[in-house]
Amino acid sequence: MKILFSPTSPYVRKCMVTAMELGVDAQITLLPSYAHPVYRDRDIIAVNPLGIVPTLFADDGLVLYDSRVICEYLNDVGKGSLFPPAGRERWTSLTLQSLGDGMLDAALLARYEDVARPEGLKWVQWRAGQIDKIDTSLQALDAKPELLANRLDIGSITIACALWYLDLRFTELGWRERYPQVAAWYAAYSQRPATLASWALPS
Ligand SMILES: N[C@@H](CCC(=O)N[C@@H](CS)C(=O)NCC(=O)O)C(=O)O
Repeated sequence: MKILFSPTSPYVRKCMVTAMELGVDAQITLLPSYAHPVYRDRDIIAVNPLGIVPTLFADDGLVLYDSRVICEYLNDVGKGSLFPPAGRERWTSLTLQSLGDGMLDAALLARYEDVARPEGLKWVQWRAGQIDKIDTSLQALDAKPELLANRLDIGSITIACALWYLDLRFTELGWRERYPQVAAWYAAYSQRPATLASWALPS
């Protein structure tokens, strides 16, 4: 397998941490790429019309996106249980995945506002709305620590990647001080071998 890769993409990291948890990461070759919402990469678009990373090339010729599909595919390849079978537990996992992805979507939009939008076109309230989306999500997680406790699935992986990205790009949020339950969970969860190994991904 090959994956279109960007070292700072939290969605790529989500896929690679998933692969590491499943023990299939050695089967994936990283192909450096540069996705951008304005300066769109035609090489990515040639295989994925959305022009986004991650995009995965499976060994049988399938081209897969986005991170949700890739992670579920990797779970199949590794015969894992990161996506629980049909039932209540599956819906909880998938909803947590959506929460983590939603935090990332908001963070990415705020990031693009910071680095991609020209000065005269910036909209401060709109950016604040994205940051508030991250805050309300963290509030909800902090209020229900049992949701993440002892969890190892696509939900916990995605939330952990969202927190990783906040540490990378939004240190000024100081989320640990305001959400101590989430901080305590992340401190312990980050010690998982797959998370520790993900620090060694190229940058
Ligand atoms: N929903 C997608 C989001 C992927 C995404 O937004 N990736 C960013 C890089 S972190 C990207 O490719 N941006 C280029 C663009 O927005 O056109 C997923 O889960 O994979």
